[in-house]
Formats: sequence, structure tokens, C-alpha cells
Amino acid sequence: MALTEIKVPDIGDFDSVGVIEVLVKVGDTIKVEQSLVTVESDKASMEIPSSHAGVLKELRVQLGDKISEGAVIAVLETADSASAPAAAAPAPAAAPAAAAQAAPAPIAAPVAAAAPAASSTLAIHIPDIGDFKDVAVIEMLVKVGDTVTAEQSLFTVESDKASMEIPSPAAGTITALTLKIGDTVNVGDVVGQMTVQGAPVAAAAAPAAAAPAPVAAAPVAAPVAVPVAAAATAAVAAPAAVPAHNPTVAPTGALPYASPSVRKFARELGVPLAEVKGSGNKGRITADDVQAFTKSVMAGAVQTLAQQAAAPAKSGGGNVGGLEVLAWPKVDFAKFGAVERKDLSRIKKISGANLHRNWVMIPHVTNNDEADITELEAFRVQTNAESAKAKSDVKVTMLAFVIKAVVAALKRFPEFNASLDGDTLVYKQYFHIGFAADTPNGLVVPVLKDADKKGILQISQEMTELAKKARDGKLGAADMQGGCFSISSLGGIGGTHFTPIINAPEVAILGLSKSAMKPVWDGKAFVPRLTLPLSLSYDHRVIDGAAAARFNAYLGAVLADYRRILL
Ligand code: CAO
Repeated sequence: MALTEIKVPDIGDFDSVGVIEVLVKVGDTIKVEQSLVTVESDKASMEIPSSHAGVLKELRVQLGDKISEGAVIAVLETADSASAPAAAAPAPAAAPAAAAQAAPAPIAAPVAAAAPAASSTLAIHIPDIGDFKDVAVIEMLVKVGDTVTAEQSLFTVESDKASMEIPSPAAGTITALTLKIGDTVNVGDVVGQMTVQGAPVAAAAAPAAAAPAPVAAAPVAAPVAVPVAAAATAAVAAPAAVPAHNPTVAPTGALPYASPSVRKFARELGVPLAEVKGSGNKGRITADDVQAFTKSVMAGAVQTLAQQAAAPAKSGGGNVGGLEVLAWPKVDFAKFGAVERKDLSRIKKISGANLHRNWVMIPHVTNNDEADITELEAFRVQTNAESAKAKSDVKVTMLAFVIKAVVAALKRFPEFNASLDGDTLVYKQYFHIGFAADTPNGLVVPVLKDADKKGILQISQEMTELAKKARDGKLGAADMQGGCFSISSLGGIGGTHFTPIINAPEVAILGLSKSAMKPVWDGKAFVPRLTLPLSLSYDHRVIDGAAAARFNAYLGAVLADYRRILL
């Protein structure tokens, strides 16, 4: 047996960061890589693992201590063979010492301030984030077009041991971002571009060498408060695309305060961290808190907000058991024939959870109607023929006309362009229309922004681009946010009518099925007319049945005679 000191390894540019959590106690048997303490700066939190296995004999740090690389955290009693300092011990970060010492000077600070600098382009790299590989992007904090200051956080990445915000290398305007939530990144990856005033200093081009590490040597202040709930649910997908919004949870503005491993633990158990009370220092949520919360939910002593919302209000008042449905049938399918098991895709898992919530929590009603699109279809065919002649590659489908007609209907019936916020209805004065797109990985809902300001050709072109991005898995979070109303078109595939599920927090969605030639009585005879089936699902808390019938009838009238848009 030997006594081995466990030191803070090279953790990139962390310097003098505060210990906010001690995860072990004297007498504990420690495994290699087991987290001993959590440290946190204003931009990142990280768990420091043990380089050796053994029994904890002495703890040399306590809550609130400031530690840097090389500081002794603990003394372990280890087997003799392990007593040599583990050169190869898995350190959380083995950034080259040079990088660790490099001053985290903001790159491309306007050097020659006096010179009236022309703007230049600067690539945004992932800076030295220590030895982490393939860390996941869990939150985007800026979008293309945003003006940022040097060191402003651009997005958050998280491994199972650390979460950190990646800062901007300079002040300027973001012109491109090539990553999205769920992507994984490594040191040196180019993830976007920005324009900066003046020529960028040479160092800016070097990805890792002198790039500011995610953790600036800023005083440890406010908790990191990585937005866990959002990270766990917002992600990329479909009806979920809008920031996952639980209408029953009042936005508090405060984000759950917990270490990465606790957040991961909570995600695995499906625990809504925002509802867990932290017992740690400054209200930090610990793994024990998550466990205690789970136990109390299982025992029926506590209900999550989602359960409360789903619980039917029984007049007797005795029901606190949520939906009170039977357990999901567990069947050994292999008993009846050969089977193959395949995990749901990530998009399906995320969109499924959101579709389920929306279906359960929104009282849906669907109004079915039909639009006579005979003339509009003729015009569409003519437009495409003219485009082909003019060698334009823009192809117009019926969906583009429907988007524009929906905007006219939203203007006439503003409660369809609204969202519920508690007992308040938020009316939107912009017209961003989402459309469901089928991709190999599942359903996503890109959002066509400001449809009211665009013509049919521009809408068609942007739709084609967004649908392609969706199929290639390249939609960013910004492409899927801000929708007011969604359209799900199955017209190119088939069907007569269906019930689309509302994409919360929107209050209505339009489903389009395949248009078909039908005999229509014109007062004297049956005439062949091309009819488009319209299925409008609406949130009955916000929209009355009569209003929905009027909306659909107006939409049908506009599609039958597009000149009505001008009225
Ligand atoms: N009736 C008859 N034909 C229609 C039609 C309709 N309502 N809508 C489109 N079509 C035709 C188009 O004209 C096109 O015909 P051609 O190939 O002969 O030119 C063909 O169907 C294919 O259209 P498209 O799908 O390429 O284009 P779109 O603009 O109609 O739709 C998009 C684009 C991205 C919405 C679509 O490709 C898609 O993904 N649809 C599926 C959406 C979905 O899965 N919804 C379900 C959500 S709920 O689970």
C-alpha cells in the first residue's frame, strides 16, 4: 500500500477556479476516473476525476477553495503498483502546456484602433477546450446576423464531465454558423465565420494555439446555470422545433443549477430538473436531490408539473395519479415469429415526445373542408412552364400558394396567429410559417420567415432550400424556430383527410391531402373541378369551432380565386 496525491490535472485555461461541489468523502473507495470535485467559472463547470483507484484518506480541498493545475485535491491509499504518479492517467484535459499558459487575450481585438479599418472575415474555431473529444453542442446562444462582442458566448458544449460556453474570438457580426444543436465538435473545428472591423490579428487564424479557452480567468461568480431543460428537449426536431414550451410551466428565467453529470443523470431518469429543489451550496442540485425527487414521484408524494397538467380534475379531488392509464403491454414478440430491434432515430425520439405532449395537453378539433383549386392549378402549371422557358430552376408547388393564402387568413383571423401564455393570448405581428418536411431520419418543421413579405417564387425557392437542408440533416436551430402556424402537406403522397397535431405553442395547423378531380354541382350540371382537401386542427381553448370553419372557408375561397388576397 502507498499514499498517492491526486492533483488537478492540466485542465486547459482553468486557473484559480472555485470548488462548488465535493463529490466524495474520507473513507470512500474511489475508482479511476471517478469525479472527486466539481469546479466552476462563469463560463464552464467541470468535474475533476481521480487519476488513481484507492481509498480516500485525506481531502485537501473544501467548498469555496480556489484551485489551479497541480493543486493536491486528495490523498488516496493505493496499491503499490499504482503509487507511481500516473503519467498516463486520464486527465480531463491535456491541453498543451503552452496553450494553458497563453494569455486568453481576445483575438482580433481591433489592434490599430486609430486606422479606419475595413472589415475582414474571420473563421470561428473551437478553441482549446482541453482534451475533450467529440463534445456535443447543447445550446446555440447566437444566430447568423447577430453582432457579438469579443468573448461573448456563442454556444454551449457539454461532455459527461464538463459543460462550457465557447466564446467569440473577436467583436463583429456572425455571417455563418455551420453547427447545430446535437452536433459534436473538437478543438480546431471551424464552425462559422464572422466579419470583424480591421484585419484580424495573425493569431486569430490559428485554431487552438492562442485561442481563448472556454474558461476565461474571470472570477468565479454566478453559477453556470447551463440550460438543461432546453438542452434536453429543444434540440433539432420537428413539432419540437420551437423551444420546447410547456405551457404549464411558467418561465422563471432562472435555469437549473447542477453539474453536467447530475444533468445527465436527470435526463436519463426523465426528471425535469427545473422542478427539483437543490440542497447543495447556493441551491445547487445534487445527484441525491434528483434521486429523492424520483423517489417522491414514484411514491406519489409529488407530481411533476406535466403530471399535474395531465391529471383529470376529478370532482372528488382524490386523484393525484396522472392519466391513470394501464401500463404499456410488455410482449415478447419473438415468441410469435422473427423480429428485429432498431432504436428510434434521435429526431423521432425528440419529436415523438413533443407530439405526445401536444396531443395530450391540447384539446384538438379538426375541421375538414375542400378548396376548388382548378384555376389556381392551371396558373401554377403555366407559371412552371414559363419558368422552364426562362431557364429558371424555381419550381412552384401548390404548397407555396397555400402558404401565402394562409398568411391572408391569419391576417383576417388573428387568434390563429397567437400563442397561449397562461391566461393571456400573445398575438404575433409577424408571419413565420412552418412546414412539415419528411426526411430519412424523421419529421422536421423548418420555418419560412416573413412569408407576408415574399412572393410565390421566393417562397418556393426558400422552401426548396429549407427542404433540402432538412433532408441533408443540416437545419440549424434558427431554421426551425419562431413559427406562428404550421402546414403539413401530404398532397404529393396521397390520402383524403387526416388529423395533423398542433405544433405547440402554436394554436392551429393545416393539413393538406392530395387534390383530386371531383364532380361538383354548379347549379345546372356536375362539372369536373380539382379539389384540395384542407384539414385544420385547432386548439379549442383558443379557437371556437365557428371561427375554425370560417378560417377554412376563407382559405378555400382565396385558393378558389386568388384575387381575394388583394381585397
Ligand atoms: N395534391 C396533388 N399533388 C400535389 C399536392 C397536392 N396537394 N401537393 C404537391 N403535389 C405534387 C407536386 O406538384 C409534385 O408533383 P410533380 O412531381 O408532378 O411536380 C409532387 O406532388 C411532389 O411535391 P413535393 O413534395 O416535392 O413538394 P411540396 O411543395 O408539395 O412539399 C415538402 C414539400 C417538403 C412539404 C414535402 O416534400 C414533404 O416532405 N411532405 C411530407 C410532409 C409530411 O410528412 N407531413 C406529415 C406530417 S404529420 O406526420
